[in-house]
Amino acid sequence: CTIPRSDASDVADAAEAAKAAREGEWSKWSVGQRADLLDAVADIIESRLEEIAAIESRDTGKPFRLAATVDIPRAVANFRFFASAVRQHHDGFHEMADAINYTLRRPIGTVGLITPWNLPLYLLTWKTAPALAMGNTIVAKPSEITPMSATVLAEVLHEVGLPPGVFNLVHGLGHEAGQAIVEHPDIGAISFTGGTSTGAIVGRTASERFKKVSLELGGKNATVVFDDCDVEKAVEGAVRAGFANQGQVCLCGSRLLVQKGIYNQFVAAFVAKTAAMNVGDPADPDTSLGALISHAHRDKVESFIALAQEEGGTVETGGVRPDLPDPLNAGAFLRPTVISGLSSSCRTSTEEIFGPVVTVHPFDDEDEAIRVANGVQYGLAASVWTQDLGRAHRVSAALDVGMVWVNTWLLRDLRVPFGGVKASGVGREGGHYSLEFFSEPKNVCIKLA
Ligand code: TXE
Repeated sequence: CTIPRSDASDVADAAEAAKAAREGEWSKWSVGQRADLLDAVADIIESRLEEIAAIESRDTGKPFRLAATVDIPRAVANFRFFASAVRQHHDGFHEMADAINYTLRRPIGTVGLITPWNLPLYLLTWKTAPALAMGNTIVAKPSEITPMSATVLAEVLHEVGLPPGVFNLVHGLGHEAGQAIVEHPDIGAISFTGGTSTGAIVGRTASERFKKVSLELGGKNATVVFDDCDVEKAVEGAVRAGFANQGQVCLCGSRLLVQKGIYNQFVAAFVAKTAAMNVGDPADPDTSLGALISHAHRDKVESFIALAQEEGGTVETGGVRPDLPDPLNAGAFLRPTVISGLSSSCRTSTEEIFGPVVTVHPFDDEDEAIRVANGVQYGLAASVWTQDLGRAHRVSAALDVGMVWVNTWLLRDLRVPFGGVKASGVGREGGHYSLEFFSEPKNVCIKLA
């Protein structure tokens, strides 16, 4: 498709429209009205689920089935969840002997939302819903690589009667339109999800202007498998964690650490299950992996597979493009890849590849597993597979990450804090964390007579 290549003047127009809207009728909407609007958005997306899933699949290359069962239902859930969360949200009251304090929560004003290509509607709605719930106006920029479902969202918001200027969609390139959003003086907060190096630029630019900023960045997440686990379930979980969305989820478990007692048995089962995955036509319901986001991205992923071999790794399965019929053979497909024999500190084992590549590493005991899991610049998530409750608690507490799953992966309750530490970002999203990010508390202290 063709989209506008917007620049700083378009962003300025959007910010002006957003300013006018926040001073207009939108500022008078009650919490209940805003929540009802979010519910109406959810209803429309749900009623168009298959159509929007097809758009998302076509735009990203991900399997239609994945878009129809995960991405788009999650967009619906984001609106429903924040409608209900804001209805329940309450603020502080602090009594003194001679005064009372109460805390008002006000919208920030206009907020900038910048989102990536891997989960386009899922992540844009994860920010849009709480930002609207708290009464903000928005200037949003989806990834230039996946603009289609954001356009659908803008249409839906218009259809449900959101006042003009409250949600402004600016298509364009990151260093042009995105940068202009982060720099614009009237945009008071930036919520960004994307790569770590871009996040550093966004964070720096926003901080210099004293903007509130939330950064959800990359990950190199460990799947830590102890020899007391339920092997069958752990293999299934590790495959899902490794290759969901072609490995293009910031939470993907791209480092598989397996305790030595079951290492050979586990890796053999993991490799066999990976080798059996179907790669191909995203429209086919039997497809497990669709295409990567772009040829340039596949080149990057393939360069890591070549690097892994230079670093002494052995490709256990994958590492090659699948043999697909015309016209699929022109797409950016790649077989899911498992690499063994690498040191846990080499580049392939520590840098974010963001594709269908998992490296496997044996470990002796808990201390070693924790040391290896923590030995990367990232700190987003981990999954731990064990039937020993004490061990689950000990290891979860010791991992330097924002989220740990035990005996599961990517099981989400939208109330819990979502985000990472170290180079995986700053701040948390989800539940009241999002509502608080997209608002400013103001305390009022009244002296009693
Ligand atoms: O992301 P970018 P890219 C990782 C993954 C991937 C790498 C690069 O490793 O290979 O990042 O991907 C906008 N000011 N993740 O280059 O550039 C951009 O237009 C403001 C992990 O596609 O971070 C897009 O809308 N905005 C990640 C958004 O930022 C700017 C998901 C994200 O793009 C900008 C995606 C600028 N100067 C990639 N430059 C995750 N955490 O899930 C770019 N953008």
